[in-house]
Amino acid sequence: MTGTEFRILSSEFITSSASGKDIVDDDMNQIVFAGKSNVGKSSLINSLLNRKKLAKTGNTPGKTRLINFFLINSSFYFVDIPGYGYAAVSRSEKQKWGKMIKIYFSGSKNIRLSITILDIRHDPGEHDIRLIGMLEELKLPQLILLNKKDKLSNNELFVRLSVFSKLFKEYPSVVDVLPYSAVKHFNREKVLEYIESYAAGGPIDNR
Ligand SMILES: Nc1nc2c(ncn2[C@@H]2O[C@H](COP(=O)(O)OP(=O)(O)OP(=O)(O)O)[C@@H](O)[C@H]2O)c(=O)[nH]1
Ligand SMILES: [Mg+2]
Repeated sequence: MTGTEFRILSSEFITSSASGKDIVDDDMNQIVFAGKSNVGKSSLINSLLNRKKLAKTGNTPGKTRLINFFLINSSFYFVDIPGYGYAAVSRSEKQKWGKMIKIYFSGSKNIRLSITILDIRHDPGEHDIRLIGMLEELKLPQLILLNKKDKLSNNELFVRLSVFSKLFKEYPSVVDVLPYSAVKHFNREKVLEYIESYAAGGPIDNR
């Protein structure tokens, strides 16, 4: 970290995309939030921004259905991706989401970091592994956050962290694996440090 502390000065909703095509036609860097439905992507965005309701959250999985772009400090975007693996949607809807996510990740030149979110209580599922593998193939740096840490006791946390630390050793794209709590804002400062450095970064040479 540099001497001056990184601060969120402003955050505003800009637009949504249903197709996955890059609809923000500018050169600003993007920090993406991706993960299974209900894992807490939108809650995490609100926690980092110190906003209660900017990104819509809820108990009903599938709350976020479009790719949402939020402009931060007038200089880079947070991108909230709809959650995959929501059981109650039809197969064709799931395929549509999968396609949208793939189009977005492979077509957007300004993504600097994916904040890939898992539930700390559960081992990654098939969809999680597929996402993490796709980011690895695209050589996009990813920070894995193990959300809902507040649901575990210290003993349980110790066990879960040792499980996760082994899981991602073979992925060079994984820059760190950290527990998080969107409710308690646990590790907020540390995640903001990563965001500061990646949001200021230049293009990734991966194509
Ligand atoms: N205890 C606890 N609950 C959380 C945490 N983060 C999110 N939640 C809860 O989990 C539920 C889902 O949160 P969302 O932020 O809407 O999840 P999402 O990943 O954006 O879900 P989709 O938009 O459906 O993909 C809500 O009821 C949140 O209050 C956390 O760190 N701890
Ligand atoms: Mg959401």
